[in-house]
Amino acid sequence: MRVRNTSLSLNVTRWSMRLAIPILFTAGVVLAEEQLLLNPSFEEPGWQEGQPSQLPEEWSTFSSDDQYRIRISRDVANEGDQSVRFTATGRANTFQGLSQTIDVREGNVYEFAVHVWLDRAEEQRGSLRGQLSVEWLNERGEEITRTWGPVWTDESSPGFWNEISLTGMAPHGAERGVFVITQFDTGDPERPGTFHVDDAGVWELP
Ligand SMILES: [Ca+2]
Repeated sequence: MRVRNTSLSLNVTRWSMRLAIPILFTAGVVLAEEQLLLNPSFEEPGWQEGQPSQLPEEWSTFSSDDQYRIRISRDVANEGDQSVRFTATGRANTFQGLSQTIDVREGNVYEFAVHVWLDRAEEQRGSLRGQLSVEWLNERGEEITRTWGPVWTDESSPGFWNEISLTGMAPHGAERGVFVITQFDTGDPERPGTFHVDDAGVWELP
């Protein structure tokens, strides 16, 4: 949940004793920005003991080898009870990820943010890296261009929740944006690594 503080100025004129007394006051108004993602906190489906790997609802899943090492997790959470865990293969040139496709308007600016957690434990760390991106699609579903966010690795996260975000403008002709979380594997079989993602969001900026 993210809120934006906006100052609203009202100029109110009141008459008293035939004198105009302008009263200027500022009221603090809190407007909530609309969250455009569905299931942004990965709380659905609820994790159940003994269930096989569970993928988050509302998110599309992709991978380089049709195998998904992505699952709902209750090991850690930044918001609610659950996050989503990505586990690398240790094989070079493999990747996997989650995405949601959202209608956008050309010229508007969008922020895409997630919270990332990498385990301090050495056995959980590894050679993987993560990155956000947005694929801007035209009316035929063809990619116009792509906006990339910063890369995170086990070197860049000290073992607590860290917010990662990108901001991008929908280019001319864009009708939809594919908001993507990708885990890339750099290929160290001894240290494949894992990370968790929680509390994602996409907002149209004013
Ligand atoms: Ca959550």
